[in-house]
Parts: sequence; C-alpha cells; structure tokens
Amino acid sequence: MRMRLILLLCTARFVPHTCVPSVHAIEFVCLEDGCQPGPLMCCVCKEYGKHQGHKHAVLEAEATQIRASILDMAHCIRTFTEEVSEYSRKLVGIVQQIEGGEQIVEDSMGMAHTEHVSGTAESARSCVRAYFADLHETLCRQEEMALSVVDAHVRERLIWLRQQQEDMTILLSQVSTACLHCEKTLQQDDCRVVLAKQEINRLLETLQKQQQQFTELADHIQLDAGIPVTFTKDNRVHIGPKMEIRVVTLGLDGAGKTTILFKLKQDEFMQPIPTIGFNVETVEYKNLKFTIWDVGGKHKLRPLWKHYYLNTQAVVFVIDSCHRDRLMESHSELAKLLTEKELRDALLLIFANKQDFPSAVSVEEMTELLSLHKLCCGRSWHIQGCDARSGMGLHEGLDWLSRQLVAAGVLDVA
Ligand code: G3D
Ligand code: MG
Repeated sequence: MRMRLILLLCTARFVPHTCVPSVHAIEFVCLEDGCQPGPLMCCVCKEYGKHQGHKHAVLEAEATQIRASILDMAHCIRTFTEEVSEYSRKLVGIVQQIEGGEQIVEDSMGMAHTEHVSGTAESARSCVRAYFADLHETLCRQEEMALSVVDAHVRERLIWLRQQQEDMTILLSQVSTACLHCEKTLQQDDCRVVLAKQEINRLLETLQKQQQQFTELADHIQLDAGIPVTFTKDNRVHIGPKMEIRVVTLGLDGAGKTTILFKLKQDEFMQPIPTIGFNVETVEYKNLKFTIWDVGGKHKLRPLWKHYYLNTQAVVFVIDSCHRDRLMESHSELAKLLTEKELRDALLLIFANKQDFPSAVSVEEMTELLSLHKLCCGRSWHIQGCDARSGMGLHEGLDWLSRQLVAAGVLDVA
C-alpha cells in the first residue's frame, strides 16, 4: 500500500494542472483553504497564476508529512482492528463459557480428548436446584417436626380424654351402685332402714363430694375438639390459643425498661425501683404471650445480659431519648448486642422512650444519630417512639413484634 501511494505521489509531479502554461513541474502545494480541491502549484501559477500570493509548502515536504500522517493513521487502524478482534474473541469466549460444551483437553499422558465442560448457565441452574433442594429438605424437616408436635399434642389429649372417659365410667358405676343400694334400702323394713342410716349417709356424702368435684372439673374444662394451630415465621408450630414468645428487654440504666414492663403488665404507672438483677413478667397481647425479661442496665450488670440471650426471639432495646449525651453509649451497647451469635435471628425492637419530654430526640433523628440502617443492616428491626408513663407507642411496638413473629394470616387465630 505504501509503495502504491508513493508511486501515485511521484506521478503527480507531472500531472497537468489548470495553470497556463501547463508544462512546468509541480513543486509546491497551496495551503489556502479555498484551493484545497486543486492545491498543486508550479512556479508559474505560484508567481502569476491563480495561487499568486497564497501560502504554500514545498511539494516534497508536504507529501512527506501526509505520508507520515497516513502511516500514523494506519498504525491506529491496526491497533483499532486488533482491539475489535480481541473484543469479538472475548465475546465468543464468554458465549462459550455461558453455554459450556465439548472442549479438547489434554490428559496427563498428553493425549487430547474431548470433555464436556459445564457453562455458567448450567452452574447457575445447579446452584438454584441445590438451594431449593436444601430448602425443600429444611421444609420437610420442619414439617416433620411440626407434625410431631401436633401428634404429641393429640396423643396427650387423647390419653387425658380416655382417662376421663374411664373415670366417668367408674363414677357412673359408683353412682348407680349407690342408687341401687338406696333403692334396696327403701324397700326394706323400718328396722333395716334405721340400721342402714349410717352407711346411706356415708354413701350420700361420698356422692356429694364426687358431684362437687365433677362440677368443679366441668367448670374448669372446656370440652372442645378444636386444635388451634399457629405458625411462627421460622415455621415452628404452636398449638393452643396463646403463642409464647421470649423477649429480653435491654438498654442503659434509667432508659425506662422496668417502667415499660410494668406499664404493659398492669397498665398503671408504678414507681419503679432500680432493677438489681432482673424482673420477669408475662404480658398477654392478642394471641401472643410475651415472657419479658427485664435485665438491669447498670454498667456492672451488662456482662450478665448474655445469660438471657438463649432462645430469645426478640430483643427490646430501650433508649432514653432525653439523654443526648448517653446516645453514643447506647449505640456501643447495641452494636455489641448485635454481634452476639445467640441473637443472630432475634428481632430487634428499639423503643425511643420518654418522647413526652419536649427536648426528646425524635425517632428520625435517633435513627440518623445511631446510624441504625447501617448498624442493623440484614436483620428485622424497628424503631418505635414511646412514652412509658402514658403507654403511648408500646402497643404499636408489640404489634410490630407480632407481625414479625407470626406467619402471615394466622395472627388472629384464637
Ligand atoms: P430502667 O429500668 O431502664 O433502669 P426505669 O429505667 O424504668 O427504672 O426508669 C428510670 C426513670 O425514668 C424512672 O424515673 C421512670 O419513672 C422514668 N421514666 C421511664 N419512662 C419514662 C417516660 O416515658 N417518660 C418519663 N417522663 N419518665 C419515664 P425515676 O424518677 O423514678 O428515676
Ligand atoms: Mg430497671
């Protein structure tokens, strides 16, 4: 190509041009914009012809410069072509990697043979299959466990009912024996009736006692064939009208943990005394029964918190919204809590307490100040503003917990 260009440029020296006379050798190139369609100049047209007074360059120098730029461009084109080819090769490779297929490989003896290589599409499918197989296995295991809970419940219930049936049969036979005895006595002569008085009284006394026991039992026990079943979100089954949830309440001393517990428990304000060890109360809410452990928050008691983590389904972390200067201490205690292995799956409800104070930090500001989105990333958490004295916000917090704990649609099963 380079040879061809040089040849063309050499012949251009003698190419006829528009100047008169046309026999002069072309030695210059006109640089004026308007002359670009016909830039070749001989000495005559340079001095007297149409290029008179125009800026110009020596033909050879100009041609050399043009050749250099063509060579530059050729180099660029070569690089560009290589880049495009490389990219195309990569595209082919990626398609192959996605699709997989037969590939020639050498074995340890140096013998080539084809081998099936699975592509990334196949790997992704295998990954999905493995995930669902695992899920399926877990679900099967959970189903087995849930069914065994139901079976155990039914077994116990039936044993109890059959025992009751037996007891009632015995009771009925005792009653009918007593009735027979009374009837017989009624038909006997006066002397025998008088002599039987003590025994009849004993019999009647026993019957009265049995009747009393029976009435108490019947009042106590509701004969109902229903087996109310509730599911937690982790697919555990709970049988019975109330589902038990273990909650631990933590937070710095003075945050309002005990006040919250008492408020939920009694719905009346009690003057709390600083918690020395722990308080434990059962709070019933909807069809949930919360066993709430309120653990003292003083510095030296905090190492004890971890003893309450086992089997805890939810942590209620209470923060005093008025104590701005203790927010960072709360943050560091909360951060420590969240690293605890036993609380990995526990829900986190943060009560921003004492919202009744005008100077209280708002829920939004606290979320920001404690970087809660970052701190609690990857777990179920909620921040709820509250005032333990009036109870404002407490039930909303429990509602959130209920919604998180109980599988959808079964919250109101009674
Ligand atoms: P703790 O169990 O977290 O250590 P407490 O905290 O429940 O003992 O509460 C500490 C103090 O804060 C108590 O006051 C309590 O009455 C008060 N308190 C708790 N919650 C609130 C609230 O929502 N609003 C207001 N105004 N006060 C609250 P004392 O004076 O007994 O120390
Ligand atoms: Mg307390």
